[in-house]
Amino acid sequence: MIRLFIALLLLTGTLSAQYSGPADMQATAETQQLYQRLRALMQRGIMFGHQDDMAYGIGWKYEHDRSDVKDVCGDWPAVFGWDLGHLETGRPVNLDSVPFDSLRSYIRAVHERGGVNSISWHGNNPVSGGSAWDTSLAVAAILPGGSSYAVYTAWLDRLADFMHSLKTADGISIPVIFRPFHEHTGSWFWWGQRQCSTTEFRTLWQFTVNYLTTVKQVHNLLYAYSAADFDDDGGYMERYPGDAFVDVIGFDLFHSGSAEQYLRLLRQRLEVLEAVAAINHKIPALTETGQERVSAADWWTQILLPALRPFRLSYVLVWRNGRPDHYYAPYPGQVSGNDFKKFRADERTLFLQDLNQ
Ligand code: BMA
Repeated sequence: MIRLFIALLLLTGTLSAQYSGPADMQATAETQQLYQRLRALMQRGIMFGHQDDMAYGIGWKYEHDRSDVKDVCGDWPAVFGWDLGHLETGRPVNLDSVPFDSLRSYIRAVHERGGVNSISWHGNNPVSGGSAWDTSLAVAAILPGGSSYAVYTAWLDRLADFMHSLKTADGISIPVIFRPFHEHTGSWFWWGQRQCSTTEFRTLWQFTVNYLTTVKQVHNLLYAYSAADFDDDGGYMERYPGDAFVDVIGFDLFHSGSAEQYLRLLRQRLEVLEAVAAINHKIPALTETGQERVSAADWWTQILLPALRPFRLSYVLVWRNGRPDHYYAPYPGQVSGNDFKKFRADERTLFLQDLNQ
Protein backbone atom coordinates (compact mmCIF):
# COMPACT_ATOMS: atom_id res chain seq x y z
CA MET A 1 0.00 0.00 0.00
CA ILE A 2 2.78 2.41 1.01
CA ARG A 3 4.67 1.53 -2.13
CA LEU A 4 1.63 2.28 -4.23
CA PHE A 5 1.27 5.61 -2.47
CA ILE A 6 4.92 6.52 -3.13
CA ALA A 7 4.58 5.48 -6.75
CA LEU A 8 1.54 7.73 -7.06
CA LEU A 9 3.37 10.62 -5.42
CA LEU A 10 6.29 10.16 -7.79
CA LEU A 11 3.98 10.03 -10.75
CA THR A 12 2.23 13.21 -9.76
CA GLY A 13 5.58 14.84 -9.10
CA THR A 14 4.82 15.57 -5.43
CA LEU A 15 7.95 13.97 -4.01
CA SER A 16 10.38 15.29 -6.56
CA ALA A 17 8.91 18.75 -6.72
CA GLN A 18 10.70 20.18 -3.69
CA TYR A 19 13.26 21.86 -5.93
CA SER A 20 12.55 22.64 -9.53
CA GLY A 21 15.46 24.47 -11.04
CA PRO A 22 18.89 24.02 -12.57
CA ALA A 23 21.52 21.77 -10.99
CA ASP A 24 23.73 24.83 -10.60
CA MET A 25 22.07 26.52 -7.63
CA GLN A 26 23.74 29.79 -8.64
CA ALA A 27 22.56 29.61 -12.25
CA THR A 28 21.89 33.06 -13.72
CA ALA A 29 18.30 34.27 -14.04
CA GLU A 30 18.44 33.62 -17.83
CA THR A 31 19.68 30.06 -17.23
CA GLN A 32 16.82 29.46 -14.81
CA GLN A 33 14.48 30.83 -17.48
CA LEU A 34 15.92 28.47 -20.07
CA TYR A 35 15.34 25.57 -17.68
CA GLN A 36 11.71 26.56 -17.07
CA ARG A 37 11.21 27.24 -20.77
CA LEU A 38 12.43 23.75 -21.69
CA ARG A 39 9.92 22.33 -19.24
CA ALA A 40 7.07 24.48 -20.53
CA LEU A 41 7.83 23.77 -24.20
CA MET A 42 7.78 20.05 -23.53
CA GLN A 43 4.05 20.39 -22.91
CA ARG A 44 3.65 21.82 -26.43
CA GLY A 45 5.74 19.44 -28.47
CA ILE A 46 9.19 18.14 -29.36
CA MET A 47 11.74 20.67 -30.53
CA PHE A 48 13.72 19.77 -33.63
CA GLY A 49 17.47 20.24 -33.41
CA HIS A 50 20.37 20.04 -35.86
CA GLN A 51 24.11 19.96 -35.21
CA ASP A 52 26.15 22.81 -36.76
CA ASP A 53 23.03 23.90 -38.64
CA MET A 54 24.04 27.51 -39.23
CA ALA A 55 27.74 26.84 -39.77
CA TYR A 56 27.67 24.78 -42.98
CA GLY A 57 25.59 22.44 -45.11
CA ILE A 58 25.90 20.41 -48.26
CA GLY A 59 27.72 22.56 -50.83
CA TRP A 60 28.24 25.65 -48.64
CA LYS A 61 30.01 26.79 -45.52
CA TYR A 62 30.28 29.80 -43.26
CA GLU A 63 27.69 31.81 -45.18
CA HIS A 64 25.82 34.33 -43.17
CA ASP A 65 22.36 33.21 -42.14
CA ARG A 66 22.06 29.99 -44.06
CA SER A 67 20.79 26.54 -43.07
CA ASP A 68 19.99 23.39 -45.04
CA VAL A 69 16.97 22.90 -42.78
CA LYS A 70 15.69 26.39 -43.53
CA ASP A 71 16.42 26.04 -47.26
CA VAL A 72 14.21 22.93 -47.28
CA CYS A 73 11.30 23.83 -44.99
CA GLY A 74 11.45 27.62 -44.61
CA ASP A 75 12.14 27.56 -40.88
CA TRP A 76 15.14 27.18 -38.60
CA PRO A 77 15.54 24.36 -36.12
CA ALA A 78 14.53 25.19 -32.54
CA VAL A 79 17.66 23.61 -31.06
CA PHE A 80 21.16 24.16 -32.40
CA GLY A 81 23.95 21.76 -31.51
CA TRP A 82 27.61 22.85 -31.49
CA ASP A 83 30.87 21.19 -30.50
CA LEU A 84 33.87 22.57 -28.61
CA GLY A 85 36.33 19.78 -29.51
CA HIS A 86 39.88 21.26 -29.82
CA LEU A 87 38.99 24.40 -27.86
CA GLU A 88 40.99 22.84 -25.04
CA THR A 89 44.15 22.88 -27.16
CA GLY A 90 43.99 26.61 -27.80
CA ARG A 91 43.45 26.15 -31.54
CA PRO A 92 41.23 28.73 -33.26
CA VAL A 93 39.00 26.17 -35.03
CA ASN A 94 37.10 23.15 -33.73
CA LEU A 95 37.57 19.53 -34.76
CA ASP A 96 35.22 20.04 -37.71
CA SER A 97 37.04 23.24 -38.79
CA VAL A 98 34.47 25.72 -37.47
CA PRO A 99 36.24 28.81 -36.04
CA PHE A 100 35.42 29.34 -32.36
CA ASP A 101 34.79 33.04 -33.04
CA SER A 102 32.11 32.01 -35.55
CA LEU A 103 30.63 29.52 -33.07
CA ARG A 104 30.31 32.33 -30.57
CA SER A 105 28.40 34.51 -33.04
CA TYR A 106 26.14 31.63 -34.15
CA ILE A 107 25.27 30.93 -30.53
CA ARG A 108 24.47 34.58 -30.00
CA ALA A 109 22.30 34.71 -33.15
CA VAL A 110 20.38 31.62 -32.05
CA HIS A 111 19.78 33.09 -28.60
CA GLU A 112 18.64 36.43 -29.98
CA ARG A 113 16.15 34.65 -32.26
CA GLY A 114 14.69 32.67 -29.37
CA GLY A 115 16.36 29.31 -30.14
CA VAL A 116 18.13 26.91 -27.79
CA ASN A 117 21.87 26.11 -27.93
CA SER A 118 23.37 22.78 -26.88
CA ILE A 119 27.13 22.26 -26.75
CA SER A 120 28.95 18.92 -26.82
CA TRP A 121 32.69 18.46 -26.33
CA HIS A 122 34.70 15.97 -28.35
CA GLY A 123 37.78 16.99 -26.37
CA ASN A 124 41.15 15.39 -27.09
CA ASN A 125 42.63 12.72 -24.85
CA PRO A 126 44.29 14.82 -22.12
CA VAL A 127 47.00 12.25 -21.42
CA SER A 128 48.06 11.11 -24.89
CA GLY A 129 47.13 14.28 -26.78
CA GLY A 130 45.30 12.07 -29.30
CA SER A 131 41.72 12.65 -30.37
CA ALA A 132 38.56 12.01 -28.34
CA TRP A 133 38.54 8.56 -29.96
CA ASP A 134 42.02 7.76 -28.57
CA THR A 135 40.99 5.34 -25.82
CA SER A 136 44.33 5.32 -23.95
CA LEU A 137 43.49 5.48 -20.24
CA ALA A 138 43.12 9.07 -19.07
CA VAL A 139 40.27 9.57 -16.60
CA ALA A 140 42.08 8.50 -13.41
CA ALA A 141 45.10 10.63 -14.37
CA ILE A 142 43.16 13.89 -14.71
CA LEU A 143 41.27 13.67 -11.42
CA PRO A 144 42.63 15.53 -8.36
CA GLY A 145 45.95 13.97 -7.37
CA GLY A 146 46.46 12.47 -10.84
CA SER A 147 49.53 13.08 -13.00
CA SER A 148 47.59 15.04 -15.66
CA TYR A 149 45.38 17.04 -13.32
CA ALA A 150 47.08 20.30 -14.28
CA VAL A 151 46.52 19.61 -17.99
CA TYR A 152 42.82 18.98 -17.44
CA THR A 153 42.21 22.01 -15.25
CA ALA A 154 44.01 24.19 -17.82
CA TRP A 155 41.58 22.77 -20.41
CA LEU A 156 38.64 23.54 -18.17
CA ASP A 157 39.98 27.09 -17.77
CA ARG A 158 39.77 27.51 -21.57
CA LEU A 159 36.33 25.99 -21.63
CA ALA A 160 35.20 28.36 -18.87
CA ASP A 161 36.64 31.35 -20.78
CA PHE A 162 34.55 30.35 -23.80
CA MET A 163 31.38 29.90 -21.74
CA HIS A 164 32.00 33.29 -20.09
CA SER A 165 32.45 34.85 -23.53
CA LEU A 166 28.93 33.89 -24.62
CA LYS A 167 27.24 37.25 -24.17
CA THR A 168 24.38 39.19 -25.72
CA ALA A 169 24.99 42.65 -27.15
CA ASP A 170 23.94 43.96 -23.72
CA GLY A 171 26.57 41.89 -21.97
CA ILE A 172 24.20 39.33 -20.51
CA SER A 173 25.47 35.74 -20.30
CA ILE A 174 23.78 33.46 -22.82
CA PRO A 175 22.45 30.26 -21.23
CA VAL A 176 23.30 27.02 -23.03
CA ILE A 177 22.97 23.28 -22.51
CA PHE A 178 26.40 21.69 -21.99
CA ARG A 179 26.62 17.98 -22.87
CA PRO A 180 30.09 16.69 -21.94
CA PHE A 181 31.32 13.07 -21.86
CA HIS A 182 28.48 11.89 -24.08
CA GLU A 183 27.93 8.28 -25.17
CA HIS A 184 29.82 7.17 -22.07
CA THR A 185 28.09 3.75 -22.04
CA GLY A 186 30.03 3.00 -25.22
CA SER A 187 33.80 2.52 -25.25
CA TRP A 188 34.90 4.59 -28.25
CA PHE A 189 35.85 7.77 -26.36
CA TRP A 190 38.53 8.10 -23.67
CA TRP A 191 35.77 8.67 -21.07
CA GLY A 192 33.91 5.51 -22.15
CA GLN A 193 32.71 2.49 -20.23
CA ARG A 194 35.85 0.39 -20.53
CA GLN A 195 38.19 3.34 -20.06
CA CYS A 196 37.21 4.13 -16.46
CA SER A 197 35.37 2.74 -13.46
CA THR A 198 31.91 3.89 -12.44
CA THR A 199 33.37 5.87 -9.56
CA GLU A 200 35.98 7.49 -11.80
CA PHE A 201 33.35 8.54 -14.33
CA ARG A 202 31.07 9.99 -11.66
CA THR A 203 33.99 11.78 -10.07
CA LEU A 204 35.05 13.19 -13.43
CA TRP A 205 31.56 14.55 -14.01
CA GLN A 206 31.13 15.95 -10.51
CA PHE A 207 34.61 17.44 -10.47
CA THR A 208 34.04 19.10 -13.85
CA VAL A 209 30.72 20.64 -12.81
CA ASN A 210 32.12 21.79 -9.46
CA TYR A 211 35.24 23.26 -11.06
CA LEU A 212 33.21 25.20 -13.64
CA THR A 213 30.63 26.48 -11.17
CA THR A 214 32.72 27.02 -8.05
CA VAL A 215 36.27 27.74 -9.19
CA LYS A 216 35.44 29.41 -12.53
CA GLN A 217 32.07 30.86 -11.55
CA VAL A 218 30.43 29.71 -14.78
CA HIS A 219 26.69 29.98 -14.18
CA ASN A 220 25.14 29.94 -17.64
CA LEU A 221 25.05 26.16 -18.14
CA LEU A 222 22.44 23.45 -17.91
CA TYR A 223 24.11 20.03 -17.83
CA ALA A 224 23.05 17.18 -20.11
CA TYR A 225 23.86 13.53 -19.36
CA SER A 226 23.61 11.47 -22.51
CA ALA A 227 24.32 7.77 -22.86
CA ALA A 228 24.82 5.54 -25.89
CA ASP A 229 23.57 1.93 -25.64
CA PHE A 230 21.76 0.60 -22.55
CA ASP A 231 19.18 -2.11 -21.88
CA ASP A 232 17.24 -0.88 -18.86
CA ASP A 233 17.12 1.77 -16.16
CA GLY A 234 19.92 0.05 -14.24
CA GLY A 235 22.19 0.29 -17.26
CA TYR A 236 21.14 3.86 -17.94
CA MET A 237 21.77 5.02 -14.36
CA GLU A 238 24.92 3.02 -13.72
CA ARG A 239 27.22 6.03 -14.15
CA TYR A 240 24.70 8.77 -13.38
CA PRO A 241 26.54 11.41 -11.36
CA GLY A 242 23.49 12.42 -9.30
CA ASP A 243 20.53 14.75 -9.58
CA ALA A 244 22.56 17.67 -8.25
CA PHE A 245 24.81 17.54 -11.36
CA VAL A 246 22.36 17.00 -14.20
CA ASP A 247 19.47 18.91 -15.81
CA VAL A 248 18.78 17.17 -19.11
CA ILE A 249 18.96 13.41 -19.60
CA GLY A 250 19.10 11.68 -22.95
CA PHE A 251 20.80 9.22 -25.21
CA ASP A 252 22.22 9.01 -28.71
CA LEU A 253 20.91 6.40 -31.13
CA PHE A 254 21.33 6.35 -34.90
CA HIS A 255 19.39 4.48 -37.55
CA SER A 256 22.24 2.53 -39.13
CA GLY A 257 20.79 -0.98 -39.52
CA SER A 258 17.20 -1.94 -40.31
CA ALA A 259 14.28 0.37 -39.51
CA GLU A 260 12.79 -2.37 -37.32
CA GLN A 261 15.90 -2.58 -35.19
CA TYR A 262 16.13 1.21 -34.85
CA LEU A 263 12.46 1.51 -33.90
CA ARG A 264 12.65 -1.31 -31.39
CA LEU A 265 15.69 0.15 -29.62
CA LEU A 266 14.37 3.70 -29.82
CA ARG A 267 11.04 2.80 -28.23
CA GLN A 268 12.63 0.60 -25.59
CA ARG A 269 15.12 3.31 -24.58
CA LEU A 270 12.61 6.15 -24.72
CA GLU A 271 10.44 4.21 -22.29
CA VAL A 272 13.36 3.92 -19.88
CA LEU A 273 14.24 7.58 -20.38
CA GLU A 274 10.71 8.78 -19.75
CA ALA A 275 10.46 6.79 -16.51
CA VAL A 276 13.87 7.93 -15.25
CA ALA A 277 13.07 11.54 -16.14
CA ALA A 278 9.81 11.40 -14.18
CA ILE A 279 11.38 9.86 -11.09
CA ASN A 280 14.47 12.10 -11.08
CA HIS A 281 12.63 15.19 -12.26
CA LYS A 282 14.88 15.74 -15.28
CA ILE A 283 14.27 16.97 -18.81
CA PRO A 284 14.36 14.10 -21.34
CA ALA A 285 15.79 14.52 -24.85
CA LEU A 286 16.93 12.41 -27.79
CA THR A 287 20.31 14.12 -27.87
CA GLU A 288 21.60 12.67 -31.18
CA THR A 289 19.90 10.65 -33.86
CA GLY A 290 19.41 10.39 -37.60
CA GLN A 291 19.89 8.18 -40.60
CA GLU A 292 23.12 9.00 -42.43
CA ARG A 293 22.23 10.35 -45.92
CA VAL A 294 18.50 9.94 -45.03
CA SER A 295 17.93 7.34 -47.75
CA ALA A 296 14.38 6.55 -46.54
CA ALA A 297 12.35 9.20 -48.40
CA ASP A 298 9.69 9.19 -45.66
CA TRP A 299 12.07 8.81 -42.74
CA TRP A 300 10.73 11.88 -40.89
CA THR A 301 7.01 11.13 -40.77
CA GLN A 302 7.01 7.34 -41.10
CA ILE A 303 9.98 6.33 -38.95
CA LEU A 304 11.08 9.09 -36.56
CA LEU A 305 7.77 10.78 -35.79
CA PRO A 306 5.72 7.63 -35.02
CA ALA A 307 8.49 6.47 -32.69
CA LEU A 308 8.54 9.77 -30.82
CA ARG A 309 4.80 10.40 -30.72
CA PRO A 310 3.93 8.39 -27.57
CA PHE A 311 6.61 10.14 -25.53
CA ARG A 312 7.02 13.50 -23.91
CA LEU A 313 10.44 14.77 -24.90
CA SER A 314 12.12 18.16 -24.91
CA TYR A 315 13.99 17.80 -28.18
CA VAL A 316 15.39 15.52 -30.83
CA LEU A 317 18.65 16.53 -32.49
CA VAL A 318 19.96 15.12 -35.77
CA TRP A 319 23.68 15.16 -36.47
CA ARG A 320 25.62 17.43 -38.79
CA ASN A 321 25.46 17.94 -42.55
CA GLY A 322 29.20 17.44 -42.83
CA ARG A 323 29.81 16.01 -46.29
CA PRO A 324 27.85 14.55 -49.24
CA ASP A 325 28.40 11.11 -47.68
CA HIS A 326 27.79 12.23 -44.08
CA TYR A 327 24.63 14.26 -43.45
CA TYR A 328 21.47 13.80 -41.38
CA ALA A 329 19.13 16.64 -42.35
CA PRO A 330 17.81 17.15 -45.89
CA TYR A 331 19.12 19.88 -48.19
CA PRO A 332 17.33 21.23 -51.30
CA GLY A 333 16.75 18.39 -53.74
CA GLN A 334 17.50 15.66 -51.17
CA VAL A 335 15.14 12.68 -51.35
CA SER A 336 13.50 13.20 -47.91
CA GLY A 337 12.88 16.95 -48.39
CA ASN A 338 9.12 16.80 -49.00
CA ASP A 339 8.61 14.48 -46.10
CA PHE A 340 10.66 16.81 -43.91
CA LYS A 341 8.22 19.63 -44.74
CA LYS A 342 5.39 17.42 -43.46
CA PHE A 343 7.42 16.67 -40.36
CA ARG A 344 7.83 20.39 -39.78
CA ALA A 345 4.10 20.99 -40.30
CA ASP A 346 3.09 18.27 -37.82
CA GLU A 347 1.70 19.81 -34.65
CA ARG A 348 3.96 17.68 -32.44
CA THR A 349 7.19 19.18 -33.80
CA LEU A 350 8.49 22.60 -32.79
CA PHE A 351 10.75 24.65 -35.03
CA LEU A 352 12.02 28.19 -34.36
CA GLN A 353 8.85 29.95 -35.50
CA ASP A 354 6.77 27.76 -33.20
CA LEU A 355 8.90 28.80 -30.24
CA ASN A 356 8.28 32.46 -30.92
CA GLN A 357 4.51 32.16 -31.19
C1 BMA B 1 31.11 12.46 -35.65
C2 BMA B 1 31.39 12.74 -37.11
C3 BMA B 1 32.76 13.34 -37.21
C4 BMA B 1 32.85 14.59 -36.33
C5 BMA B 1 32.39 14.31 -34.92
C6 BMA B 1 32.31 15.56 -34.06
O1 BMA B 1 29.88 11.86 -35.49
O2 BMA B 1 30.44 13.65 -37.61
O3 BMA B 1 33.03 13.68 -38.55
O4 BMA B 1 34.16 15.09 -36.31
O5 BMA B 1 31.12 13.70 -34.94
O6 BMA B 1 31.43 16.50 -34.59
